[in-house]
Amino acid sequence: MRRVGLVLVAMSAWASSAIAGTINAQVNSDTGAAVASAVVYAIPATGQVPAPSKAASMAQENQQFDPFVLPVQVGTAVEFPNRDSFRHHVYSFSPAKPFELKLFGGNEKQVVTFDKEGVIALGCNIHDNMLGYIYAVPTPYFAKTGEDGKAALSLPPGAYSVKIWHPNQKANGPDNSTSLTVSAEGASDVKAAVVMKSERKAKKSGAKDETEY
Ligand SMILES: [Cu+2]
Repeated sequence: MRRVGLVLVAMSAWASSAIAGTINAQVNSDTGAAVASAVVYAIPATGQVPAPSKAASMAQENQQFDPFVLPVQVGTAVEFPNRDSFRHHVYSFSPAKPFELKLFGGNEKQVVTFDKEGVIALGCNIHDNMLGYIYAVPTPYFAKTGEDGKAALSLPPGAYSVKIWHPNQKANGPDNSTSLTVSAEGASDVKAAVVMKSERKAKKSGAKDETEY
């Protein structure tokens, strides 16, 4: 009987790691330009997903959030390291996770767990120019587009609903969700045209003097 147990363990390890399908996504704007930093995520039709296991980090560096957009699976604990030598006061008023963190610099970090699906817009009370986004999705299968608008997801074969999100998309644009079946052979292609808001060009530059704060 011991031998049977061993075989079962080996088979389940094989099933979870060796068979993977691929989704190749291309995200453009409605005018045809490649869209960077769009989140492409695939929700299994079964609704069953493994618990979050990836580490995630939203740094403050050179008076900016890094990255600008951070996709995470719901339930992920995100580190907030301050890599600047001066302090930041990070906050969110977003319903998916309101919080504030006073970070005093020199790589001090704190951790926040994002336990609800949705958009979390980040700001800093000291530096008005700082803007970043965490997007919590109910799946571990997600990727972010590069400058070329491309993203690739590796995921188990099966039926999925694929969705796209970008912080500058128009709220009343198409939802761009696609249903597809991923197989172990060959990749599935997804193309989306996201209707974007006009770029925010009037970003304030420079910080308030810390002594004024
Ligand atoms: Cu700041």
